[in-house]
Amino acid sequence: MNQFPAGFLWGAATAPHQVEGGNINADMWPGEWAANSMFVEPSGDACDHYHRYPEDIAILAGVGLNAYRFGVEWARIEPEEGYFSRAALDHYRRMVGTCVEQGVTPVVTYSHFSTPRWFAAAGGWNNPAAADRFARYAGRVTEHLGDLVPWVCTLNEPNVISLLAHVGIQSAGERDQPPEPSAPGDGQRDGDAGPAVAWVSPSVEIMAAAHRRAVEAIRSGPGETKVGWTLALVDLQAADGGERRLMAARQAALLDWLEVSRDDDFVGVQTYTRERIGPDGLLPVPDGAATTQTGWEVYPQALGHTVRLAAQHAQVPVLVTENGLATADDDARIAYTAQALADLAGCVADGIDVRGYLHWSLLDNFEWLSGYQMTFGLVAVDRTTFARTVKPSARWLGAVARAGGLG
Ligand code: GCO
Repeated sequence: MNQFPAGFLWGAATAPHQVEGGNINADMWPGEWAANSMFVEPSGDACDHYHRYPEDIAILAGVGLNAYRFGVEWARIEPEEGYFSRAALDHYRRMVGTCVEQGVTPVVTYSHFSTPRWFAAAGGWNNPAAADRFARYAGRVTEHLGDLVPWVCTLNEPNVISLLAHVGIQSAGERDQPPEPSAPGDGQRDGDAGPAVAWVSPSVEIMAAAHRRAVEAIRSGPGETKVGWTLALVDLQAADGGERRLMAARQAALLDWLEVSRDDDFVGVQTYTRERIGPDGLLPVPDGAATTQTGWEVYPQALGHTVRLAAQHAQVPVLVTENGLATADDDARIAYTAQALADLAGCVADGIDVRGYLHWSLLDNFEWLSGYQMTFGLVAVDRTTFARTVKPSARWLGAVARAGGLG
């Protein structure tokens, strides 16, 4: 018996800067090459996904998955303010078309952390023009691709800096952010770490305005697109005496953001682990607990918990847009994912409207400041030849997808 609804999206996710390679107009690029860079290594050619996407989409479809979340790169599409590259837009239209030909539903992210250099240099998300700039870009992309794209994620994890500011945690994407949120209007990073990077704003108002304006632009374009944003939903838990701190942190870093999704078609849930909060703040990973390459506790139960939280507070359908772990042990990846999916099936059984599960990540890729040492992929990528090797976890997840659940 199927544990998941008909039409459930089973897939994997990537982000353009992490896999495409040669993303030289992105704000991150100069910082990666700066003296004393905060990045352990530059992104360089990444996985050369910009050219090898047909092979990657064929691998995804071949193992039995039916959905692919990927991003279109703003820095390529609008390399100078107001100049839209027809060639870049055509590239992404071919990519979406390849998905459709292979029976793969495209889930397209419009902004996954990287932004054009001009945008970052002009103050990024803290410039009052950011919402209009993002909406103009979103409208242009939708005009070009919207008829073929049923699911759009506007912004990826706009709440990461808020998690850092209000919770102080170093988890999910935020461990890859600079240590302090930048002051409004200050797109510049400290010292010689490199030029401006437009890290998202910690302000829910600023990011929500950009999202809302983009949603309007997308809805007025072609296609029957479902639109939402994706949030970093760390499973925050109170340890003894930490209840008050937990409540405040959860409100500011998670619930305020989830409430923005109430006017959307879905909310994208991105969950990797839990963090425990005691009376004096964050607690270390419990003694003896298994950890991943990123130092996070192996805690697959986090997904079920945060899907329930998201459904309750956003009150819209849930799409799991990221879940996974960085490990060299592919059996551990399967075990983690099996538990996460069992808990997700429990959410469905309890009546929560879950539309899909997109594993992070399709490929071993550029994990921001941590570079290529972190292996989140269902598929390995040779760093010299770019040769792909399908891991057993990819075949396992594809078989689960074909069976409609864990059986
Ligand atoms: C993020 C992202 C991904 C990360 C993933 C693992 O949250 O940072 O959406 O780009 O690679 O979460 O850290």
